[in-house]
Amino acid sequence: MDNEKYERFFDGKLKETVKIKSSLKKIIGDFLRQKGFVEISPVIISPETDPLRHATGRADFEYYGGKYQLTRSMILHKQVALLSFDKIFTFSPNVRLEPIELTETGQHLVQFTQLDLEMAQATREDVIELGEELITHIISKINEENKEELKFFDRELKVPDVPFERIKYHHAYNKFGRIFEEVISQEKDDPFWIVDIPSEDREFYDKEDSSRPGILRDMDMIYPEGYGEALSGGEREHEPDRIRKRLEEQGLNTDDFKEYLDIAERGLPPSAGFGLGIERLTRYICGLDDVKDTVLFPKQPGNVNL
Ligand code: ASN
Repeated sequence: MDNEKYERFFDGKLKETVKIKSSLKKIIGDFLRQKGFVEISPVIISPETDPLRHATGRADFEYYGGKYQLTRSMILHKQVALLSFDKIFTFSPNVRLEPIELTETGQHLVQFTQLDLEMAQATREDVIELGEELITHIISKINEENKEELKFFDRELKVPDVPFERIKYHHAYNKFGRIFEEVISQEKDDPFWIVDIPSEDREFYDKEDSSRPGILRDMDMIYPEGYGEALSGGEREHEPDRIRKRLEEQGLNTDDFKEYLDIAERGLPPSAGFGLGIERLTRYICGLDDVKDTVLFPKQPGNVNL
């Protein structure tokens, strides 16, 4: 083992970062419980998981003639969990076998933790409002409770003004091309939203706007100062015919979502929610270059790490 790998466990900076991450999870959990959310256990393996549009390798294994996949996101389970509860959240470990090219982004890990939440009968407006409240609450609390750690990182965080600015996807794309998120993130001092995301860019479960075909009832929140994506979510397709149509449009096999579709057939509630990367949030709060420096045991794209 090289020295650097061993030394990192004693690194004061890593220790302060992990302490901040621990505080963040407490702040988020307290905030959501106080709003009536129930924390559910993460699903690590399942025969059905998020297919993801972007090129991500699958982590599958056979088990007694069946096949399990490692969770890429808990979206399908979140919708189903709403049969038991109206508001749920979880800190969900996601495994996405990202390509080696993503090592340098500072934003990708093969295993990361997602705060995943979902609310029955909610609209995009509801989750936008919740996202703004959550981020401003986190920053105020961290400023109050983690003064020492922030001083260590020489980091000053301004509590952002609400509502956050909303930028339409097409507008941003036409102005800056594919890298619009990066460019605008660098320009801004406060988080902002990207809305009106086209359906070919996103997953089958993201609800299409019935009055604007091809546009989703979706949103991304982007951090300022070049820190990139904070969270992603929106309203969901919940009617079985719509789910089938969207799966087929995306060239996906409905057999791969059999149990989920069977449940949708019996009735899933309309809902909205989002997923927020805990390592990316920690990176933003501490002002770090790379998400790998927020985890004791980071799994970097293209590497096999302890
Ligand atoms: N968790 C995200 C959501 O709620 C989905 C994802 O991570 N792909 O929309």
